[in-house]
Amino acid sequence: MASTQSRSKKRGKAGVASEGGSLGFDDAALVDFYRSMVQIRMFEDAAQRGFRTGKIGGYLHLYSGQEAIAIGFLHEYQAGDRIITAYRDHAHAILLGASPREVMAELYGKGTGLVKGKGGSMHLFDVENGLMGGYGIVGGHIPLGVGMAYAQRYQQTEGIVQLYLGDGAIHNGAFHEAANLAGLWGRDGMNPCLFILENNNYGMGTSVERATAMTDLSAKFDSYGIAHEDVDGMDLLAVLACAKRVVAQVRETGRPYAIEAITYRLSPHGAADFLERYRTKDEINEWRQRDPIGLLEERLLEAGAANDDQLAEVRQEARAVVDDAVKFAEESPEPALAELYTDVYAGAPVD
Ligand SMILES: Cc1ncc(C[n+]2csc(CCOP(=O)(O)OP(=O)(O)O)c2C)c(N)n1
Ligand SMILES: [Mg+2]
Repeated sequence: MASTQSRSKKRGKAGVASEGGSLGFDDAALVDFYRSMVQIRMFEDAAQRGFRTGKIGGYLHLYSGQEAIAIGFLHEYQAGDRIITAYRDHAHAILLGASPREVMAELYGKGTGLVKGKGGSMHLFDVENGLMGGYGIVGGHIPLGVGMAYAQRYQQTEGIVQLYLGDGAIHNGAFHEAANLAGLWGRDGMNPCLFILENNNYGMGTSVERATAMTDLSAKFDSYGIAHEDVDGMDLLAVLACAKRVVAQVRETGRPYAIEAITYRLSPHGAADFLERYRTKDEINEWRQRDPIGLLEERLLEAGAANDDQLAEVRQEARAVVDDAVKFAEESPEPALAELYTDVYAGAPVD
């Protein structure tokens, strides 16, 4: 059987414009990007171990393979912006400023967690840092994100919304109604919403080809008058260059814009998904060659921004941060009984 990778129009690098010949950042910044990348990957690996050893309950979706997208776009985050995503949200929370400790503790359902153990993996929330969730209902967050973008302009702020969605979510009715309004309101500069469509080629076990007869996903935005472009979601430097330009444009114009970031999840759909009958080993291995961490490593070494020893040291430091987060989560107390009814309804009196 031919790998699905060769059948798709938008897999891998093909058809995706790459920007910027030079690396465009100083060595320290590049090494910091690498640090974020490996820290997120190690965090996800540790979360997976926690889930499979029964310490993390509920459900768990990892971001492994997609790191370059959140790192690249959140690099353009400004205070006041709103970020909203689905359930693959650990990286977003950490990149926006939550500590790995509180995010891991949240996955463990502990009282020290980011939302005091009440949200778990799929419902991270951090208003102070602009994270408006974390949602488990596929597509359910899209109307909320578009509404937040309207509110930004209605309240005359400079803020924008970064709205992350998956290739599966785009087929949900909620997407189409919300995108229609985004396009409409955007005509008057009232919808600074950046749609970041993370096309990782699958919605659970269903490939894009099996989910729609029109596989050029970003073209769906045409129906709503929303301009769009593709980016190679495995190439951090390409994402950074794209993000810098398009975030500024959305902020300036108040019009929505869409990015289709071509990527691949290197992990199963969810941490309990052992049997990946829907994709071949060949396909996974092919994508591993384009692992965003490996690609960045190559670029850094080639450009002389870091050497092997420095990168090994960064990995060691990242490992220590993640180990510390796990220890913190394991040793943290369960939520106090008195917290049972707090933060459940806004303003509800608690006896
Ligand atoms: C409304 C709704 N329908 C179905 C599900 C079950 N479900 C969970 S994840 C998922 C696939 C979504 O795929 P995609 O949007 O591509 O996101 P990815 O998991 O690839 O990040 C489905 C169908 C759900 N959570 N919500
Ligand atoms: Mg997907």
